[in-house]
Amino acid sequence: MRVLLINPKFHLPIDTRTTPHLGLAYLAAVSEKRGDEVCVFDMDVEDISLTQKVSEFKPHIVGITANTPQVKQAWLAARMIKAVMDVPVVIGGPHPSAVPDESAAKPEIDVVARGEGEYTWIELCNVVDEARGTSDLTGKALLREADRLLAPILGISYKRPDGSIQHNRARPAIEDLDSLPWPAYHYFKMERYTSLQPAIDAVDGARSFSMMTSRGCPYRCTFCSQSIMPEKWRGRSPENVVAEFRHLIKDLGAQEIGILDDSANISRKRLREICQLLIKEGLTTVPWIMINGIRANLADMETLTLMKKAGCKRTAFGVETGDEAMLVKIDKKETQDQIREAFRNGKKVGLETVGFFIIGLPGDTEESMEKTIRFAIELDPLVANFSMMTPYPGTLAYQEIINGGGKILLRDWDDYVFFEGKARYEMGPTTAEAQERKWKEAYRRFYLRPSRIMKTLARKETWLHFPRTARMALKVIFPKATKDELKPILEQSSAVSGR
Ligand code: B12
Repeated sequence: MRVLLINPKFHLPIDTRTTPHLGLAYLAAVSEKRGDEVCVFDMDVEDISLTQKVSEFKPHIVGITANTPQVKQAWLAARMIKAVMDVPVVIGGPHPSAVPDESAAKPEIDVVARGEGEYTWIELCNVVDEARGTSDLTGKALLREADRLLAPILGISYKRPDGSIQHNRARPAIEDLDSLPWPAYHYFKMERYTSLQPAIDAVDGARSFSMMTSRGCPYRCTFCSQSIMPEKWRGRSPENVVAEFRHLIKDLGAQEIGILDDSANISRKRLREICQLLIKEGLTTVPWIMINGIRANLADMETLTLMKKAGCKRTAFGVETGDEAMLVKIDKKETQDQIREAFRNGKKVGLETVGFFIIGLPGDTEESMEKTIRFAIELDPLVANFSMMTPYPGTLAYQEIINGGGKILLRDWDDYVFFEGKARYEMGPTTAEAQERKWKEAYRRFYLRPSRIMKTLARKETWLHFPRTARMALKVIFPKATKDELKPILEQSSAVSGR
């Protein structure tokens, strides 16, 4: 069967870099294992139109991924496909999982897959394949027969023949992550991607791969969108993780590996075993980065030392706020002292550190936002990332804002990105004006300190990645700029750098 997997178009407002979509790489791998002919179409890097691809490839089933700011592009892609042929179209990913009714109601979408997708996708493929018979199964035919064909599949939503929307029961979390095949990167045009975060000697266009060594997170921070990975934390075995490291390095020529786990150090024992195995097998020369952050309260000296020895270059920590009371309010379950110690230890063992901060958490005041900026300066990570609080659907923060009489200022899903200096909501003392002013101040005060400027100029990466550095500098110097305002500057900088 021919399977088409699509990543809809989406550009980050400032930095245009992109990496292969790990979720689609997993779906491609399970489809390959099923024996399907697979095509991944990443609209961020393709140079032919989707219509042309669909006409040529003639898929039997299409899967489209979507996070919130991508979802309108995902629906558009589905409409383009349906204009060519009525192939069954399935949408999945963080946004449709959080708000399934909305996508299921769209005429161009046949099925919504909620949560982790590998087994759901395979069952859908099996159903479509078996029902194909002599002529290909159309989306309409699939929905006509929904009560028979789709009812047994866990974790999906779809339109029933009477027009109502059916939500099948949720699919339990995948217990044995070692049973999954590794992401199938050979379906991606790897040369068209750039690195997720520049490691010290990986230049733009580096062969940068992502990996998930564990899934899920037992913590429930109020701002975090958790529609995909359930509360239950599951870790792959150290042997399985290290075998994938070896595959990425030896077979695929990885120059950098980004670990995307929500919380890779929930089991410190497992993380240390991974590090020990990497050291034992001599797989420590390719830098790896904890992209998404590890828990500060579980980042002890012993673990960090081993991580460094095993080739870890950089780790992020989600700090979020510099106000102790806000830290409790967002249910982070960490203290400021634990965060301080994590940064101190990380630096001591020679790891580059990244701090994620949020400006405008529900309940944030002028004073608490000021504390966040001061805390960032005190911690002084190599990179400080200040996000505008963006209330994603399905989060506790979103509920808090709605219940608290707050006003959502976003126009549509396209705006659900948090690196633009625009307030996404306001509530009580957390006014839009204060959020935007403090966000601007945060970047300026953190990066335009003389000591920080000297440090930046002294780093060889500043010069190695000059176009990227210039784009980041623009963000600091013109922090108010929005996507539209920056468009001409970005286009010029892309033309200069050839990207
Ligand atoms: C790495 C990452 C990024 C990378 C993306 C790199 C890339 N090319 O994919 C970068 C740094 C660029 C990024 C940016 C953003 N991200 Co991000 N990111 C992540 C992170 C940490 C890991 C994603 C991942 O690979 N997961 C592992 C794979 C296996 O899971 P998956 O992709 O979700 O796919 C599985 C299921 O969703 C499902 N599935 C997905 N698609 C489909 C399709 C079909 C047909 C089916 C059947 C199933 C299915 O099956 C897959 C396999 O199980 C997640 C957190 C997380 N734990 O997932 C946040 C996360 C996805 N990001 C998030 C956000 C908010 C963003 C930004 C909007 C932030 C911003 N800048 O404003 C941008 C959007 C960028 C964009 N291009 O769209 C949110 C999404 C919330 C939402 N409602 O949309 C998440 C969930 C973080 C969070 N907890 O809040 N991100």
